[in-house]
Amino acid sequence: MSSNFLQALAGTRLYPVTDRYLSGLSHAEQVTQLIDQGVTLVQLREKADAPSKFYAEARAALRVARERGVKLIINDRVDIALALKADGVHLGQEDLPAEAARLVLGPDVLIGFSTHSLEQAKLAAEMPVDYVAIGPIFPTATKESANPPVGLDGLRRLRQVLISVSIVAIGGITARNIGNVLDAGADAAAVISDIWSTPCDIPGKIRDLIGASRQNPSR
Ligand code: TZP
Ligand code: MG
Repeated sequence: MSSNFLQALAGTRLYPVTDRYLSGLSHAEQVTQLIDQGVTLVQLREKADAPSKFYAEARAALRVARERGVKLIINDRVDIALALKADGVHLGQEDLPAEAARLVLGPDVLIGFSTHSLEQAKLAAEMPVDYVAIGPIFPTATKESANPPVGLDGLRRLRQVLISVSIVAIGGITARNIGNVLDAGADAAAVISDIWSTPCDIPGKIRDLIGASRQNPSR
């Protein structure tokens, strides 16, 4: 079941994802800002840097997270997650299959899997994963994608089918709509641009998202 993931969230429902380009900050600096506001689980996402640079940045971020009891998930790179003994890996449709990542990383490491439709999400629920991510829920400029938004109705329908699987919603989520996303059945909301695209008020943005998510206690 999905309890490892829910434990990592520790009652919070915001699952922030780093973005060096939008924030202008290193991954470690972003993790520090997030932890300062009470986040318990962070995904490090790096689409531009070479693996050697991402490895070094992730190592520094993991040092910060470990000191403060927070868990880190590495986007895409099973090798980096393994080398750093990170808490988990987040895989996309074209990354290493979840079965292979599970073989490499073992039973205790969190594995999340990105999906973009109800059909993909139902397939993912049969894989050895700790959570199924679905998105975009709303239109977003962060990820170039041909996939149409799933919408709140799509999320609700998915929740009805995946009763005991952790669902992470992603794409276009802000402090204004996170309550609706959690109401629709997501266990957590993954957020990028609403946190990082206003570099002068990152702490305020994180606080707003956490505040809005607290209106919806976890299942
Ligand atoms: N996968 C589906 S939408 C998306 C990803 C990585 C981007 C989400 O970013 P934002 O800025 O929170 O909409
Ligand atoms: Mg990926």
